[in-house]
Amino acid sequence: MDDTSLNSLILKLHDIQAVKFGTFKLKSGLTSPIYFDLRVIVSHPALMNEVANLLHKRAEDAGVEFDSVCGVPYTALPLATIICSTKQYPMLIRRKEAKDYGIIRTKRLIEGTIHPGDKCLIVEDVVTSGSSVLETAEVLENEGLKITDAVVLMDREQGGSAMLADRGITLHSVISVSRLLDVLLKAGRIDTATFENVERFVQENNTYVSAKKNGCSAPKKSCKELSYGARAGLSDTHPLAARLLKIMEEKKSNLCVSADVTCSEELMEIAVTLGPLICVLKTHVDILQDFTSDVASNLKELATKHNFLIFEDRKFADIGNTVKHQYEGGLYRISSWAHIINAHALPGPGVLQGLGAVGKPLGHGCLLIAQMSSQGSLATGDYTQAVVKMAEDHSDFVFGFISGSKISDKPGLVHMTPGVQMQTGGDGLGQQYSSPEDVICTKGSDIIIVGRGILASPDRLRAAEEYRTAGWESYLKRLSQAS
Ligand code: S5P
Repeated sequence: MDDTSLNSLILKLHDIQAVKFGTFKLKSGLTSPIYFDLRVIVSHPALMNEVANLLHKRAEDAGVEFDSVCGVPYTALPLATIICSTKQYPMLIRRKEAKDYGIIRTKRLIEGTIHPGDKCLIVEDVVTSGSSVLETAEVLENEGLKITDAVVLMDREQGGSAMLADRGITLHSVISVSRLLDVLLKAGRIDTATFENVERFVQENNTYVSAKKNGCSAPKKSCKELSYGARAGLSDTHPLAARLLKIMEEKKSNLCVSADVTCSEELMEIAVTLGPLICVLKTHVDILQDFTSDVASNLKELATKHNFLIFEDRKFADIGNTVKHQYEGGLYRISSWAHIINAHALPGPGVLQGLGAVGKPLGHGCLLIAQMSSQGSLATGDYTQAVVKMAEDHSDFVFGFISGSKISDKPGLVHMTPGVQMQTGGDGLGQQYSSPEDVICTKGSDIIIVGRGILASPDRLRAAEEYRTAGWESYLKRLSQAS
């Protein structure tokens, strides 16, 4: 690729504000002096063609051989489309939404004809840490495709290519951020102070270097797998999470029973019989026909006796002031007996301020609902990511998630997954089930939440023991696979 066409491309990208200078808050929480928004290219068809052509040329010049092309959703999708259309390659489309709650198997993860063993070239617009390319690569690899190369328009030079190289993927970039800065400085588009400021930012914020410092060579997958017990002992683990993780280790149980019954006698019977096998007892107190304050105090006693925590699955989702009353007062006085509650992040951080005002002084903790097991759930993608961020920002009260899989690498955070049964499938009302092994071993969650899988059994004790064993063995398998 000659210098003139590259320089002119950089200037055109600057003209259409695909690159901006200023102060920008990134998804990671970092404040960056430079921002790329390559989505704007779609409004400039000639430039789209030019970029697609240069991406293809970059791969061709590097001698990359491939059978198909897949763009990382969404900005790179039209670019991959143009490459495939003009150069006659079969295209594969990754469906982003289908992967969020991993148990949805009715939707395909990849559209297009898959020939296992084929080499697929990944196309991306901007690479920072490389994690988006890696995510797409993993989905394609799971379908039997080989991923050895990725081509990107803009490499922010913050560690993405090193991280991908660790995973056997060579990153070919059309433009590097240093090249971009040089061209814009020479063209008088930026001043020396901006140049130096961005250069310093790039050097100081290398995701690969900081991941290495933390003992991880790549985000998510390759972080060392710690035991529940080890996670309990980490300094930034919330005290309630530490207590829970210790209980799990002691009782060899990552089973939470969802006691969805309508009569308090039955609830007590579940707590008495299954108490010794579980780490958490989950309630829906508002479905009891005969709740009295005795129910709460009896439950508390049984929780102490059998060493489990009580989780009231109230799913708070209102403004701070309202949830504060709902948590503390009313008929149920939830805060007086439940160690754990959960909340939707939908209202924003105020929901945690309200709940935290009541729960924090009592040493209680909250799980944020980041994904749901029900079909068509809207808690996916960016919403889930925003929930992770909200949890990490409120770690003095939030100690984990309701989610279908592990969604945060912070070892102090606990992932609890509902929609679990030995027999996968659904319940006809939107519930979708995964197996304990899938949830714990494949999806990396920590706790299985089982309701009807146990409650509908004629022998609840035996069923609970089967789930406890299945959950625990899956955890041991996960640990052994990681070591
Ligand atoms: O996404 C979710 C979140 C929750 S907390 N999906 C769920 O099913 N739950 C709860 O888990 C649900 O309210 C119910 O209490 C339990 C699942 O019950 P099961 O009988 O389907 O195992």
